[in-house]
Amino acid sequence: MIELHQFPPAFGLANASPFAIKLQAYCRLANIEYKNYYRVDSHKMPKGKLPVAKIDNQLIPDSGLIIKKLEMKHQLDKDLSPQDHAQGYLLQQLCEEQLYWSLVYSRWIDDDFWPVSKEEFFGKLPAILKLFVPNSMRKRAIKNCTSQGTARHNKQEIYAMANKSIDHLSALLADKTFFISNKMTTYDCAIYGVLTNFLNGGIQSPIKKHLESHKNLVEYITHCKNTCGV
Ligand SMILES: N[C@@H](CCC(=O)N[C@@H](CS)C(=O)NCC(=O)O)C(=O)O
Repeated sequence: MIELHQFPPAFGLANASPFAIKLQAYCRLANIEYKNYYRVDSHKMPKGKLPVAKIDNQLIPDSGLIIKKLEMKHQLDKDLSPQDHAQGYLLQQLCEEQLYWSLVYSRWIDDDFWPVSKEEFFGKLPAILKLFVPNSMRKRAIKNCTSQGTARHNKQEIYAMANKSIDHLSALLADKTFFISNKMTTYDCAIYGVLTNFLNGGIQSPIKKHLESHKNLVEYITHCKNTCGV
């Protein structure tokens, strides 16, 4: 049994973090027994982020490194060719290194949606903590998103860039069930983690609306959910 430490679930999703969804989806597909632990103190974790897994009593940070370790034994992607891996890797990078940050922007920075996120993430906090925790977390998100680069663009530019990636993902998926092979791969776990957060993540952002206009991506998200159960 492994332990998955992550932020608490939100918006009716298994988790509001694409990386935690990816990890849970992977464990389900690979038949790995796991238990979820919810915490908010990511700064106390080895790399300051969540999720983190405890495997054989050792804390391992970073969903990618955790899956890399688990894959050595479970080999979900064993039938993929080098080209499949290359394509999957590039799609995963697009989702986790570009689209993810527009998700962060829409939830934490865009004034249109911050009130919704604030209520969802912090609504149940004691009144005294509500006075400063949400704003200090928001400041941190703004700092991270600005250092990464996304928040240096204006709102229209950020959503236009994300929507262009959504168009490309839809074109690449075409009428396939999954992106890389006829089975759900580790790469699909990552892509699904990000896309389901846009579609089902409680924010009526321009990216969600754009995603909804791509029937194949909406069906893809449903297929992934039905396949992994997360
Ligand atoms: N590369 C990491 C990224 C994890 C990550 O960015 N986690 C975010 C939540 S989605 C986090 O912990 N943010 C807290 C912070 O930056 O303070 C992974 O794959 O696990």
